[in-house]
Amino acid sequence: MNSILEASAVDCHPASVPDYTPLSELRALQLRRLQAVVLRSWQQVKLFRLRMDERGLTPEDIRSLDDIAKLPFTVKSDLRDTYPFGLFASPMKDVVRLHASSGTTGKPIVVAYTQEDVDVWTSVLVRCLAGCGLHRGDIIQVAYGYGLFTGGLGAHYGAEELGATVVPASGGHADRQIMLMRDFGVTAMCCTPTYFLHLIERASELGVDMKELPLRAGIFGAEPWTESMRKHIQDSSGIEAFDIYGLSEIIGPGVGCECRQHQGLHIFEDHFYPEIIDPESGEPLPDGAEGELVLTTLSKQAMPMIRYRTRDITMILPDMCQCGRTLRRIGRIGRRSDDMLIIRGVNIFPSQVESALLQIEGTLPHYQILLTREHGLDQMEVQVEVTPQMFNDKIGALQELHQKLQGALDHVLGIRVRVALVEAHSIERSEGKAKRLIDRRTL
Ligand code: DLL
Repeated sequence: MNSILEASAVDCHPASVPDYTPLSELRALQLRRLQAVVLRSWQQVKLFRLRMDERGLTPEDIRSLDDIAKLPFTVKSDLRDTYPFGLFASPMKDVVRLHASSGTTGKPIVVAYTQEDVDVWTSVLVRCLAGCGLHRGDIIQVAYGYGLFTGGLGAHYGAEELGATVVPASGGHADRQIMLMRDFGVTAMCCTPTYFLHLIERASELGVDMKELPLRAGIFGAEPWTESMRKHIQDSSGIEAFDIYGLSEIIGPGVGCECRQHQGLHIFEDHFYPEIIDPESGEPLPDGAEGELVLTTLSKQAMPMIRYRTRDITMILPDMCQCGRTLRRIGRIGRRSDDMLIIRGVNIFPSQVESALLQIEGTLPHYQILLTREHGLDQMEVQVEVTPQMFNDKIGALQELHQKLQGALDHVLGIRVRVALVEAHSIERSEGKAKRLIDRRTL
């Protein structure tokens, strides 16, 4: 176990970042850490021990990095099934932070950090921001949500450790965000790309020209976005837009980030080991092949994740980046292999919508989710068929039903969505799988 402690004590100050470690050293470090994290999980996490036993494996079976393919996967439902603390590998007294993210049911999934984990998280964020060309003297506005979501606090700690000035604006309140950007001379913005699109639109309505502001970089993530969105953002605001990736289960933001080459996202491989698998068969795929990203945390103490199936579809880029970092890169993540949607940075599963609707009497099990993008912001409308009696009833009953549905959806999803009550049979029926989702978001 000492080797984990030793290894994660790497100095992550921007001047001596381990991003350029020679490959042979990096692979040796990864193997040492992999062996340590497997041992730790085997000793501390019942579910992992059980799965290793089922396969007749012990930590000694991990002799090379390729042996990782022998290990069992971890999936999102494992976190749900062991809710809240079942996968922790540290005693609660060593856990200094909890975060949570939405799961497929009403309950969130919970993730934990020791002080060392927070320090590693901070260090990878420092490396992200430094890689985007930011440094002491920059004024960084963090408009990811602060709270159980990992975005706000994750970016905050990194920006502060970098030596920048942090403006912890959190999400929402576009007019205030724009005022802060202008009045404080903000030079970099951390938020979801669609929120930044919204800020661009709002700024122009307020007569603020983003190109006149000192703002020069945006670190955007938490949801898929495209090259055309990057171009639009860069052209209309004059900033350089970077893609940052992460997920709560692994650490939060900072699993990977673009450098100034903008040719894929470097994974901080000294802490997170990436693999690509065929999502159907689970078999490992070679670099350059598209598949599902699987991540193993190499230094996490409180909640190590072994071969976590992210459901994010990407590839490991086969060649080295021009920037000289030895860290491998993944391609932009454009889609997932499950049905999770990300609306204004919040993860949503259609099954959550369904379970909220089913609790309420007077609706039929026919519904549809319509996604649009208005003024740069994602909007979600849930169209629900109501029973014919309801439509014949007085208007008051419909209003009451509308309110109930709105309340149930707000509660389950954690974001405001529109509810539209529609007549029975007005939603198109499909021959095969019900088409629950209509995505009209463009750009
Ligand atoms: O979204 C952590 C984060 C915060 C990342 C701020 C970047 C910036 P979760 O809420 O657990 O964590 O959602 C994780 O979001 O599995 C992807 O499907 C998606 N995602 C995150 N970053 C990107 C990105 C945070 N750059 C899930 N591109 C992940 C595409 C992304 N999808």
